[in-house]
Amino acid sequence: MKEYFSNISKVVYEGPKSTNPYSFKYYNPEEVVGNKKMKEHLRFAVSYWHTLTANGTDPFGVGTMLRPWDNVNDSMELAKARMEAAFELMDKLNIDYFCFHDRDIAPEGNSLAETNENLDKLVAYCKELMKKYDKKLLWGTANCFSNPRYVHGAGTSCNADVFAYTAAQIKKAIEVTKELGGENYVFWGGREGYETLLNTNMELELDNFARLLQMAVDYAKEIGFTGQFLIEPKPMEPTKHQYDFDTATVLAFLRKYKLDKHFKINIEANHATLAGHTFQHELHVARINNVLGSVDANQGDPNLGWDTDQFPTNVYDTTLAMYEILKNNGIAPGGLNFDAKVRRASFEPEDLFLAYIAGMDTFAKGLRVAHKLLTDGVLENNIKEKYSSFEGGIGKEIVEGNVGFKELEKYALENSRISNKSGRQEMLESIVNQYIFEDK
Ligand code: XUL
Ligand code: CO
Repeated sequence: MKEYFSNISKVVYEGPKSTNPYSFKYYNPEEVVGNKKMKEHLRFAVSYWHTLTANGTDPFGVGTMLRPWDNVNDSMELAKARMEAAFELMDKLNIDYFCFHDRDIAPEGNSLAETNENLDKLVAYCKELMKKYDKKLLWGTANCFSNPRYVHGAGTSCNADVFAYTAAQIKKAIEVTKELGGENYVFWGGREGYETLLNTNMELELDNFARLLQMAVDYAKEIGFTGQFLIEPKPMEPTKHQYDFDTATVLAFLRKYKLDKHFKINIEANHATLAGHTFQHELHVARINNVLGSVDANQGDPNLGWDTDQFPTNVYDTTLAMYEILKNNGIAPGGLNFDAKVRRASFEPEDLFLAYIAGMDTFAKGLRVAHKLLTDGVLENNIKEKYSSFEGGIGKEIVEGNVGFKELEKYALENSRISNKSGRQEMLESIVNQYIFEDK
């Protein structure tokens, strides 16, 4: 088999003092943090689309990426070459998992039947390579947004023929995910949203979307697919208003249609910030509702209003993200999928490695700091103290449901002096900084 990244050897941990850009400074896969190894905490995954198929096109120019497999012309041969490169990259980066859309790994044919045949051939090859390299599928998904047939959406299209095609495509994608032992299956509502209510029947679109998800649940049960179903919220882009706006919106939708016990949430950092939330906020909302399923680990740019899908390099954000994940007792069977792409000007093959190393080190550092913050109880103790009025006295009566308006009015009339305490935000921010700076 051809070697595609012949000038790069296996990336290993060399510690924070290393000046070798092709080494891990913080990610030490076998190192135990708390109750498990770093690699078990982090469960990193390669995103097939950004890493193997993206060519750097933007609205102002053509692709720039130099990829060692680009000289292959036949679309099936190209797909094979990409797949070989994918496994070489995972092997050299020591990443155990990958994620893909059906159309990332195999080209569309002239009919759905031909497309499915193409997919079957690449899935068979993928299975072989997974065995050879000992790699696993974190999640599969269907690309129901790129092809022009999805111009009005997929499960929310106004065209029933498109709805039927979507169902057929997702059916096949779930089968393929099962075939490859996928631990999860993701629904990201690519074009499930609207541009203007002047031409949109929102109620029917949402009812239909729920019908599609129910069909997926029923089919998974029928074929014995036991992976976790995940919904990935995003507030905008490509449509002006995406129906899966954020975790809270998705939860309300799932509960309305009685689908909530079948789905968890795949939180993407850059989608959280587009929704006006922090990454931590979305993880936290999912966690306290027991639906934190998996993470698309990337970051946006605070100065840009779109989904820039950058590799995560902000330690503050990864610390607080890992804090939520640790409080969730881990993320498995989900993981941290780098839904991230190198910048258009980072067009050399080596940049892929440098970008993954940056992301993995940033999360590894975040994990260590978060673990320390939690074991020392600094934030937890402060929060406990802040809400201590609910542990005794009238607070306890409120929490236990023993009092109503009348009892509380009587209490308030008799208790004329209320004294509050400082929230100490700046002190806590300073402590988090101290933990980040001190951790070696
Ligand atoms: C798009 C996005 C997708 C999903 C999978 O913003 O995040 O790549 O993760 O369809
Ligand atoms: Co994503």
